Amino acid sequence: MLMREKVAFITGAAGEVGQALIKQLAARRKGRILSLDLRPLPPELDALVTHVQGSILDKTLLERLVTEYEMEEIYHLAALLSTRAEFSPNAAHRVNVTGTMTLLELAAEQSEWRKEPVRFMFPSSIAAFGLPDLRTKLDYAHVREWEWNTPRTMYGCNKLYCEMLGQYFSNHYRQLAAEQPVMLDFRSVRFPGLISAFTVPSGGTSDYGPEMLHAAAQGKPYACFVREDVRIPFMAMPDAVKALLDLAAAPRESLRRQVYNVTSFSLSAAEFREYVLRYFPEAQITFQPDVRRQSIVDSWPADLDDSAARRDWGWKPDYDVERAFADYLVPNISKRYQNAAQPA
Ligand code: AKB
Repeated sequence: MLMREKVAFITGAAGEVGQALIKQLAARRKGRILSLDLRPLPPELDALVTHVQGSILDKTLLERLVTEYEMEEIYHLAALLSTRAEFSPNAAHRVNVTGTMTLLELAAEQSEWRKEPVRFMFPSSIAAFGLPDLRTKLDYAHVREWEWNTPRTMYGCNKLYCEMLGQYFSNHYRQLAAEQPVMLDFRSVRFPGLISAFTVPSGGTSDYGPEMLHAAAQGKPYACFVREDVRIPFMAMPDAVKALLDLAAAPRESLRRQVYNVTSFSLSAAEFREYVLRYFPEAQITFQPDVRRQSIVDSWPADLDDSAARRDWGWKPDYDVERAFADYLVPNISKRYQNAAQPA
């Protein structure tokens, strides 16, 4: 019998989370990692995975991949982020919803075929929340998973709906069929704004944090597009990858939910600037709020309650704000731009 090779499959692999995940997953996993993205991977990651350049919307491509590979676990990271999605809601819906639905169907079919659930990891976001006004944002500082599920953005609506689709596919798929199929195992984390030392975000609305820092390290002035007082939660990229991998590794019986808040530290834009200035005292950071992007950030929670993740699968970030800046962000970002400035 023709056997297919077992793989972990990562979509959106060339994005910020994807690049960081590849390094960690390759260090842990013995078998092959298959990755997919519209873009090529940076050369240093190429050796760690089998990369396919293509779209998650290309069903023929996906069908071809399942003839060759048995996907044991899927990390479905491909998405258009919140700001970009507002400019092209239709494209966002196609990528964020139709793309996820296509992959969920593929995983459902594969679970039946294997007679074993495919683990489906889905990064969701603080954008799945939508607080109606600043007063409410102040009153509900630590938002729990089931509160304020009234997103204001296309991206937030897409994420919230896909969380529900994932739970449908893993609990109720084909519920009227005579025989219960083997269903996929859907797990999701709601991330705060993520900050990487190695990549710069694009198309998000929490991007002002990382943009401030990367601009300062390059000696470039930066005009922050939100007000000084606005507060949202953040997380350093290594913790985001750890959250995905730890949740993936948790015994299913210990999980009382399928979608978990995770967070690390919460900062106002002014406090973020203070941290940047501590390490880059020459940084020129001003505030020029963009009313429309500001109102998106105003609708996101100031902080998250991640006690369910802590209780069920031992979630605990490695990087609080001090350690994130001192040990991860500043040294790596400084090195990155120093190296870039060296003549070849
Ligand atoms: C965005 O700003 O769209 C993302 C997110 C908060 O999910 N970084």
